[in-house]
Amino acid sequence: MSNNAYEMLNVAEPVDGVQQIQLDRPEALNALTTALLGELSRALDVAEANSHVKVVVLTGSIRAFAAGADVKEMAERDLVGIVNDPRQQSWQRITQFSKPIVAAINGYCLGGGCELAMHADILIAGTDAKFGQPEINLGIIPGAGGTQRLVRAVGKSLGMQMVLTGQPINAEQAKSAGLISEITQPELTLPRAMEVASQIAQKSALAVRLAKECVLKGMDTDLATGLRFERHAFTVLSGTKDRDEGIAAFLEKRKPTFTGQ
Ligand code: DAK
Repeated sequence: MSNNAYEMLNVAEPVDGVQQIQLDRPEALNALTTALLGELSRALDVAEANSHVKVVVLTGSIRAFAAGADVKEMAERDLVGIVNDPRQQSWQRITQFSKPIVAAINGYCLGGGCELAMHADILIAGTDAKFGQPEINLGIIPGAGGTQRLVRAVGKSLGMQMVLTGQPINAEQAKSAGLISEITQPELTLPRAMEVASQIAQKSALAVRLAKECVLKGMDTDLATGLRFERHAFTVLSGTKDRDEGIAAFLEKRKPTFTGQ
C-alpha cells in the first residue's frame, strides 16, 4: 500500500520491518529537485521514528535510479543561492539516518543520483546500471560527496577518472571496484534488495544500528579509533536483552525472537 503524502515518492507501508521508498519523477529521470530531496528527507524522518521500520529499500525506476541534481533548477541558483542551498539539510538528514538503507539501482545513476546511492549502506544494481559523476561536463564538480565517497568506494585512480572525465562505468565495473555488492537482472534488482533487507530486519535492531555506526565510523577515522568505537559498541550490546535472547536461542537450537530491548 502506498502513502500518497508525497508527490514525487512512493512510500510503501512497512512489511516485516522493510519499507520501500521509490523515487517517482519519471518525466525527468528522477532528477533530484530541492522538493524531491525534501520529500525524501521527510520520509526518512518518519521512517526513523517508526519502530516498525527496521530497514529502508530505496529505489528508482527501471530506466533511472536518478540522473542527478535537477540541472534546470540548478541553473536558477547563483552563488548566494548555493551558499544558502536548502538541499544541504536534506543531504544531512540522509547521511544521519540510523537504520540501514539498501539501494536497488537500475539504469542511470548519475551525479547527485550516484551520490544518493552512495549514501545507502548496501548497493544492489541491475546489469544495465550506469554509475557516473558527469558534473565536470557542466563546469562544476560533485557537491554531495562524490569527490570523497566515490574515491573511498572505488579507489583513487578509477574515482579520479570518473570525476575528471565525467564518463560513467557499468555495473560490472562498479561491482569489481567495490561500489556495489551484487548485480542482478534489472527486474530482479528490487526483489533481491527486499530479500537482503528482510534478512537484516530479522536481526536485533540495536545490534544492526550499532554495526552500521561502527562500519561508517571506521571509514571516517583511523584504525585505532575505529577499533575503540567497536569495543564500546560491543560492550553496550552485552547489556541488551537481544544479546541474551540471541545466545539463548543458539544454545536451545531455536530461532531468536529479538525485541529491540
Ligand atoms: N536534471 C533535469 N532534467 C533531467 C536530468 C537532470 N539531471 N536528467 C534528465 N533530465 C530530463 C531531460 O531534460 C529530459 O526531459 P525533457 O527535455 O524531455 O523535458 C528527460 O529527463 C529525459 O532525458 P533525456 O531525453 O536526456 O534522456 P536520454 O535517455 O537521451 O539521456 C541522460 C539520459 C541521463 C544521459 C541525460 O538525460 C543526461 O545526460 N542527463 C543529465 C545527467 C547529469 O548531468 N547529471 C548530473 C547533474 S549535476 C549539491 C549536491 C548535489 C549536486 C550538486 C550540489 N550540493 C548539496 C551543493 C549534484 C549535481 C548534479 O547531479
